[in-house]
Amino acid sequence: ASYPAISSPFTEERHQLKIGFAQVGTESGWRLAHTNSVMAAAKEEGFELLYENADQSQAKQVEAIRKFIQARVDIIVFSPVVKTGWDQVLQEAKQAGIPVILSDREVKTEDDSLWTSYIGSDFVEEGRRAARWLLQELGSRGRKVQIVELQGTEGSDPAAGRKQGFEEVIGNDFNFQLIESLKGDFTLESGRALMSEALQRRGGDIQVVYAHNDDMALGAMQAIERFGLQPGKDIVIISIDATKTALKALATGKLNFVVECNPLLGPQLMKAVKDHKEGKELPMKIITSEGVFTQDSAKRELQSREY
Ligand code: GYE
Repeated sequence: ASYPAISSPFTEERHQLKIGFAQVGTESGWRLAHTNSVMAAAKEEGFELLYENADQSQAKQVEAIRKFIQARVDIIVFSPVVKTGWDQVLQEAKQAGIPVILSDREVKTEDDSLWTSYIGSDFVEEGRRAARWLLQELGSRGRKVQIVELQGTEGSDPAAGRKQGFEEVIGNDFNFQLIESLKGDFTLESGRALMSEALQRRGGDIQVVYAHNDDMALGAMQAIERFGLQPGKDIVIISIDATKTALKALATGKLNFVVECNPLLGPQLMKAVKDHKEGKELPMKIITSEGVFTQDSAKRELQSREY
């Protein structure tokens, strides 16, 4: 039997905060951990969360934001797939009076008032950390070190920053040479395909792979094994993110160094949402503090790694 809905005089008053979450996609282990963290934190607060996955397409993400505007959400949490091209849709959100918080990737807009705050990492520093370790490990050998870089999604904030920081530091030592800088999309498949092509072209002439994220590093690892070489020994692999899968590969010696990028941004995001709703001023940037992992420290970290 079905009963007629009882309308309570209180339901209208207790307005539940509604968040629109415009996510990049499902390209990586990092991304899945990020989505889970945001969803769990919203649930914890009792907020309603509308989630849209853009499959790494800017057009889809613009559509998702328009959907949220139509649904009259209270706030939009936005992880932009690329940096530019958002002015129009963010203007629409502003006109509708809906604030936008950027999560994990920044945008470049003409007008900074189109978003309230950025919560995420310093990608340039991550790139520098990767390169500093390399210089320290292989710098004193006096031999040429030939590097293949596997870039993340073209035009995305992390790909640009990680490239910039890395190049800045290796530029200090002429023994280090970036022989190929290949355009991937943060997926394991792209890392594997690009690396196997690079191996066909260069053979044993590659000493180092610098991957902009774990998934591409794991793909490169597979390509190197298929080519009959040993990842982590014949070719040094450096990666960024530090997901559990990568830390395992690091602990077993198949990767050599991993720079951390923290995906567990949900709690900080929800705090920012609440602060903003209470009328508090949000800082323009909230930067996550992060570490780095070697083969030894990965073993210890693995015991407590959640994602
Ligand atoms: O490093 C990568 C993901 O935007 C920081 O996106 C994020 C990056 C992360 O696909 O794995």
